Amino acid sequence: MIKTPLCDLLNIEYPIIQGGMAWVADASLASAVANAGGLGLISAMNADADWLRSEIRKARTMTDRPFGVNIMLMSPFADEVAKVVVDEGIGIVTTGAGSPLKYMPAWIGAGIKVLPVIPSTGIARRMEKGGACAVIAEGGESGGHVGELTTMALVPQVCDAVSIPVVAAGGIADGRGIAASFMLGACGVQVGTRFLVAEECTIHRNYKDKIIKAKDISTIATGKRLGHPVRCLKTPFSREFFRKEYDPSVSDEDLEALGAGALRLAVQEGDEKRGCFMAGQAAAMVTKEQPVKEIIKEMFSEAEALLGGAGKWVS
Ligand code: TUI
Repeated sequence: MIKTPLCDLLNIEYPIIQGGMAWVADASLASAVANAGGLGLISAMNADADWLRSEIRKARTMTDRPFGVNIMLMSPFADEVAKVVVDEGIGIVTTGAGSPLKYMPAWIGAGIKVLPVIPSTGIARRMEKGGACAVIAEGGESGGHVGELTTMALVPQVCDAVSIPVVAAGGIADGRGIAASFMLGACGVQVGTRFLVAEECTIHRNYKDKIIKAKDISTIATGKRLGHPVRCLKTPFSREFFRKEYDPSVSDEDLEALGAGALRLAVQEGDEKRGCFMAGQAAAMVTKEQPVKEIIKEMFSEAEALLGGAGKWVS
């Protein structure tokens, strides 16, 4: 059995956190992951307080286990959703795409455990000082908003930089990734792309099919010019975005406008032309649709077999 300090910290059976994927991580996916013994997350994405409140209440009808909320700090509604998690008695918050420091005193005061997703050692140290109970070190292999460093280089450096638990993220989609993460010093993993094809994941059929068909070189990181690169599948949308990014006659405003709403089009409409299908580099390792329970069980039995009793977390 694999048990790590993350299991005790978050009151979960398996040391796995489901990525807080915008438009994807809803009550259905979060409650399925919670029921399977991992940490499920609802993504507050760019939604307002009312949407988040109702999604939290919906998830509570679908599971008795703890689940968390991911707050995307670039959201125009970040201030209001930051209050909702307190009012609704959420116990665990993860954050992405920015610094959560201004919200942390209120969250910690309300007894919320805060796990910021971080792309560098400097930010990891700032989060530890700010009272984070753990950090999620996410390498650029991940989907969505990505940092510069790879998981392989980032995770051990973050482990050396902080004394709180470190969760590895980016490029992890099977037991090999879990076993490797432990060897790098992490005590848990965050997985996004593999959960895109979970049966309980409510995204459009086209999105799941594209993930299942993806190859190693099927993703691209666009938007570097705007300061927040996003990894997604190569599609007509992302190729056009990439081209325009290197065209000096296209303004930053026009580029931002091109990206607006594109993730929703992918998730809800399965729009193959205009959709932005965010996905990590591990997409090629994701080959079939499965129930969440099966995904988690399969990943951890593979990790256990590989570790063969080695490492401090296996018993
Ligand atoms: O946040 C993510 N992944 C995301 S957010 C997202 S929504 C989006 N949609 C369209 C365009 C852009 C985003 C999709 N995927 N991952 C976690 C992550 N956080 N990656 C990088 C960071 C990060 C960056 C800066 C965390 C902290 C940070 O701090 C800055 C500072 O100054 O402290």
